[in-house]
Amino acid sequence: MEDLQQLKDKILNYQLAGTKLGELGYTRILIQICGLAGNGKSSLINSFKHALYNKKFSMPASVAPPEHSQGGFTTVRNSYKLTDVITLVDNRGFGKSDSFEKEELYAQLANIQPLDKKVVWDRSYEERMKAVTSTSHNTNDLLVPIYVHSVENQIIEDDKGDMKTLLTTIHEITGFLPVIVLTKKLSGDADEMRLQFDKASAENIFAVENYTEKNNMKSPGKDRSFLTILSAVLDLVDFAANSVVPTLDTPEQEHLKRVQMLLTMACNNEVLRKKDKWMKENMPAKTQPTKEKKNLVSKIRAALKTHRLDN
Ligand SMILES: Nc1nc2c(ncn2[C@@H]2O[C@H](COP(=O)(O)OP(=O)(O)O)[C@@H](O)[C@H]2O)c(=O)[nH]1
Ligand SMILES: [Mg+2]
Repeated sequence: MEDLQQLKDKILNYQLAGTKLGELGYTRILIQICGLAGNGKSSLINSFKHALYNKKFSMPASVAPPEHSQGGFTTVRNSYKLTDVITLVDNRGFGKSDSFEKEELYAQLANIQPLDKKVVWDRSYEERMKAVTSTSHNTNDLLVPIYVHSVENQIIEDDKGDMKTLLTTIHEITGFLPVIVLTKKLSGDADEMRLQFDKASAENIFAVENYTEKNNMKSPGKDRSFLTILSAVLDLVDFAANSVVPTLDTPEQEHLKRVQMLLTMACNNEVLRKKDKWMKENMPAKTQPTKEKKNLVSKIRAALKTHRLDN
């Protein structure tokens, strides 16, 4: 049990002040929790709180399906203070993502969107440009990402390359390779899933069974699993704070880099979308032959046959 108390002390007493990152201007660690909708992000936040504090189980992060509206969609990035230095962010989960949804995820991870406010995102390039360029640097947050994925959620072969790109892009945006949390570990093959993320270049991979409304009986093993994840996040911060060659600039400079990255991404995606649209409109894909075509072909074949017999 001693190790549990040590882990708790490390998390509760963690400070940025007095470190290199503190000197650069960082005052808060924003643990950016992201992943597909329904994979256990909100439950993970509740589990972190339950493991760290000796309180009755509660669900500050509501475990509910994400909101959808027609046209644009509502985004709320709810934040939950864990300690004076660490805040957890429940980013809006994405569905089977198209390029607009990916951009939206990256904008959340880049901390471009405000915390705890409803934002309606219009799915248009112009609105995205406006949203990205109108945000001024407003925080001194260090962004450390956690990617949540349920072991129930098989990654099909075609999506494996996408997963690697996703993790690399999150790394580029935040400066940290995301910590992977595999949830619902008792509902599937966690070892197999771990291997898949390992192949996608992930380094810190943890499998957990979240504390949920139905199943929140505290146990040392479960507490340890959540505290170990938080400790790994802080090790990443330590690495950035102690590295001889600085991995991060000041919060202002990092913000500017992220804005530039998002604009480039939005622009490239818009070009691809326009190209796709043009191809669809001007170069109809090879389709199955129509009934008329099929009839014509059989008539020609029959005519040729007759012609051959005639001769
Ligand atoms: N058995 C089990 N259920 C979980 C686990 N994590 C989340 N859930 C359930 O999965 C559903 C979606 O979880 P939620 O946290 O809302 O996912 P989010 O959309 O990513 O925030 C809820 O019904 C949770 O109770 C887990 O580790 N094990
Ligand atoms: Mg949620």
